[in-house]
Amino acid sequence: MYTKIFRAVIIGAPGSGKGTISDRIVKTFGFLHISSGDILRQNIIKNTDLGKKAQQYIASGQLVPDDIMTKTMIARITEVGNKSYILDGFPRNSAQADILAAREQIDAVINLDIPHDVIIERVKHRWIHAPSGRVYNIGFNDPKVAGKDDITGEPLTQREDDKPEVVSKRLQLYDELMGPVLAWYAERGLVTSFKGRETKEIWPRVERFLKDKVNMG
Ligand code: G5P
Ligand code: MG
Repeated sequence: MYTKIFRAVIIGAPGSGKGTISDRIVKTFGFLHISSGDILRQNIIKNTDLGKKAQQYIASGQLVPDDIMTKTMIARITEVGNKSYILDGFPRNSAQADILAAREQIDAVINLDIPHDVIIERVKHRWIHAPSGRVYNIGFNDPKVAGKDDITGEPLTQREDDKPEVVSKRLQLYDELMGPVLAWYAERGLVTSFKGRETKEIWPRVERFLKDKVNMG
């Protein structure tokens, strides 16, 4: 049982494994996973106003406008209340980081540093169950039955923004916008970087780091 409330942000390029590592953090530490991308994709499926607005931006690899995103994410964080969480996909630029900083005290930033060539190869094989956000990867974590979600048995889909031309645009945008955000967090001594090519080498280091941080090692 962890008593201290811990607020972490996970940062990394598209396909770096933020969702994968966050799932393990949820299972090991019981934190809540707040993923901006999952929230948007669920809204697209439900055809909400937010989903309708976000769809075009996501499909073309652009960011959803800041006002929409900050409103959505701050509402979700408020709903979560006083619980430990791992924030994935937000903030995405300096404007969003400023708004988050005004609202929340972040305890740690986990930065996943994965080479772009690894990422480009990976996302070609990514399949998702969009309603839940569950993610699979052929040859890494295959579904039990090909093409079907393990829990619901519903069909898996590929993300529209995983097309190679959209992925390269997302990677470029990431480098451009997240450099200043990382620098801002680094100045405050919050960033720990995990460099590697595979989740199996990165996860044990993240787990150790968090155990030490929450003083339960
Ligand atoms: P998202 O949804 O936030 P991205 O682009 O930040 O999307 P993404 O693509 O979800 O990040 P990830 O979560 O970092 O990647 O990676 P993942 O899904 O865990 O892993 C990638 C794949 O590799 C998976 O298939 C996984 O199984 C596999 N994998 C993991 N480890 C290994 C390994 O060791 N080996 C192998 N072989 N495979 C592995 O944002 C999407 C869009 O939403 C909008 C934007 O339009 C954005 O482009 N958006 C926002 N817009 C404005 N502001 C915000 N704050 C926004 N947030 C989202
Ligand atoms: Mg993700």
